[in-house]
Amino acid sequence: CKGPEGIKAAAGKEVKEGEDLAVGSVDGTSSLNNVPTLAFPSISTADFQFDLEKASDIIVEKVEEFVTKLGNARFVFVDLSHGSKILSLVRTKSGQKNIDTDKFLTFVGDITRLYSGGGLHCNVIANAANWRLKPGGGGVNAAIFSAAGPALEIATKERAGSLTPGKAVVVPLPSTSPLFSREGVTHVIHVLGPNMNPQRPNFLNNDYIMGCKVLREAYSSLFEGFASIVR
Ligand code: AR6
Repeated sequence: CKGPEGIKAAAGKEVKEGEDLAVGSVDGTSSLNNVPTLAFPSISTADFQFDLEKASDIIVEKVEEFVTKLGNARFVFVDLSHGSKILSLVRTKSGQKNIDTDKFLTFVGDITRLYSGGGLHCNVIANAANWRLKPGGGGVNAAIFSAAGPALEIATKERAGSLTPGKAVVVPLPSTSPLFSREGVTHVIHVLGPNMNPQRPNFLNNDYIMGCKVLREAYSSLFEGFASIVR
């Protein structure tokens, strides 16, 4: 069982896979479960090859902005492995900015198994989507569509046919989806980030002026989408 990891408290701590990471307070997990919580992966930094330093600055900047705006809501930044560079950059930078560790946590695990695998209840999860909003293609997109089953594909089509970079779409998850029944996820927010991979559509050809602008927009759209559910 992996617990939530308070960013400040966990900074620099070495942990092994499967070790209980709960820090800060004994009731860390249970108190988290009462609060609207968004779990999100790092948008654009794997298949889309966006620079990790720049992305981590933007993640921390946007989280800081929305933690203040939203009040009673939490943000959980998720990646698959303890060795994740983006996770450690974000942890360090958010610690330097003194972001409230009750409102912003990092978590090592599969975003489709946060409750069943980690005891962490997140009612909303974000997906690093492709512009067609199609299942498959690898990464977190393939994992979320596969875990959610056909219900997510149908519900997504009802909301949008495609996305432009920097935009997000909120999709209520039907209760027939295993992600709803097993994990307690009520909404998936698809986000399309900027692409720095020449093999993928909307390639930005290393234009980081545009890329950073679009990544900021992507996180703003994602967090606004979450705010619209919470309010
Ligand atoms: N749980 C948590 N985090 C994950 C999981 C998971 N199951 N799987 C991957 N990650 P990526 P992008 C992390 O490549 O760069 C897709 O093919 C991963 O370690 O999924 O925005 C789409 O169809 C990384 O930190 O998204 C698009 O075409 C982060 O999720 C394209 O890739 C994002 O990695 C989007 O590329």
